[in-house]
Amino acid sequence: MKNIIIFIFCGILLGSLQAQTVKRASMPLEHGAHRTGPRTDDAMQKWRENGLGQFIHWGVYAIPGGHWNGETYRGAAEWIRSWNKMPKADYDNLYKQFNPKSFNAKQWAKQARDMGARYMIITTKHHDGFCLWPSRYTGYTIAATPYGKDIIGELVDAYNAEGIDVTLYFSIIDWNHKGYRSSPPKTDGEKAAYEEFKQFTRNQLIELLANYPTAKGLWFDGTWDEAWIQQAPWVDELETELRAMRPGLVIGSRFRADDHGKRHYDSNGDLLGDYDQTWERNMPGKIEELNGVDWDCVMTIPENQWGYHSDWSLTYVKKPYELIEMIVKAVSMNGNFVLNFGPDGNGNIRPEETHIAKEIGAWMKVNSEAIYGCKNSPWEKQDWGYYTQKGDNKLYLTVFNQPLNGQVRVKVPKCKDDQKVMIVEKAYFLADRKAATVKNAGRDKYGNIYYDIDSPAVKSGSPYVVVLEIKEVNKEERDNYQQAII
Ligand code: FHN
Repeated sequence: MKNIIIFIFCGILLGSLQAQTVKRASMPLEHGAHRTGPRTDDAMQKWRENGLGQFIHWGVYAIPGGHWNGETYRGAAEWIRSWNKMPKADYDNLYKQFNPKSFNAKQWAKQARDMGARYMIITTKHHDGFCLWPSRYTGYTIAATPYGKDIIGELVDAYNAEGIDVTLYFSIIDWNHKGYRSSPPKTDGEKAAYEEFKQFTRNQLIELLANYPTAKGLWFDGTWDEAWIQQAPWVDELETELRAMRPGLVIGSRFRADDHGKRHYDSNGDLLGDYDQTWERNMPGKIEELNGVDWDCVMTIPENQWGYHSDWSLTYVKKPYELIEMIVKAVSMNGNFVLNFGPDGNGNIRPEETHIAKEIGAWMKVNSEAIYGCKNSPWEKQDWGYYTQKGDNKLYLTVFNQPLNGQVRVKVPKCKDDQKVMIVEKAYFLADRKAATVKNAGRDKYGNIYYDIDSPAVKSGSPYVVVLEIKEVNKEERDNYQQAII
């Protein structure tokens, strides 16, 4: 019964996470968004240009790996403590066994770099409250395990050494803290305990920023409880304090609610935080669903497993091909794609994840120019795949659906200045820089011009990229440029 309730709850939660095109309003808010429109500073620009990230869910839940007493938990492995067949006391003592002998932060970081990740998000503390860093504010940390060393410190150093930025995931839900609760406190005793929990949360966040001065962001989770939502003024103040501590800090839309309990977008429809965090295991269909904001998509490889679950046969497991498509799709709509890994209790990244990381890495090695620093293109999406664009002049066509006739058709947008036309100066395949032949494919009744790019069927079955270098020129100059177009 309890399981059913958890599943229903997760369903409702995901439903409420799904962003909608936001309705605009205008009302005075004390704790609404503090900025309208995207951030323009360098730190945010760097975040935006990352394109691909890695998420790691790791904690004591990796020890049972989705099983207890010979039974299999079918929910998300990191939630196993909430399963009625998992005695809480047993779970809360698992840390005494946490001794990941195979853990090698440098190997994880190298694998992430080889995959093409430019940033990573690590669970410093998940809902169970277990801290992967030696927090001064609780005994329930890595310091109390046989392993003993600061895992967050090891990871930050190793990833930074590979040129990868680190963002710290932090769950507000903390099942281990006696003052934590989901519903608003009512009695004086409950209120005092909740105040203690708030102070504890603040202390831990300050501690994390102080301990890891290179961390670029905080990725909040577990902020949907009514008790937390009602703390909007206090959380707003805390966010200001954290941002003051670390100029450039990137914080998404999951941290705080507004004056009226609205999350992600305030009551005026403005984004709370620096980017929209509603796209969990989900992707927008088109850019219009995105309200013009920055966003990330965090994605699991199986359907809903973040932490280590030894049995991946229970759900569909995504293939490298579709994950690569998700990366390109996210960037084509101005988002970052973050792929989750759940190492086991010994610190091994499972072979299936390693395989996927390698496949993505092999693709990124050839094609990452179409990902890093790229954004949405005004060229109209066609069925063969996705456009991404760098600056005003470089267009990348990543082809996933190879047309049977070997012609990749593009619809050339009209220029704002009607004395100008858009021309293709250069066309080539990204993999080998060999020139691509561009052919005139006529016009439609609205005067839109089409070109076909000769693109022989690709034998490898791997999505490929065609680069178009484009330029707006005066109409009379067109022929000087377009002799190459047959
Ligand atoms: O409940 C968690 C879940 O375990 C996982 O950490 C994901 C990652 O985005 N966040 C929560 C559900 O939204």
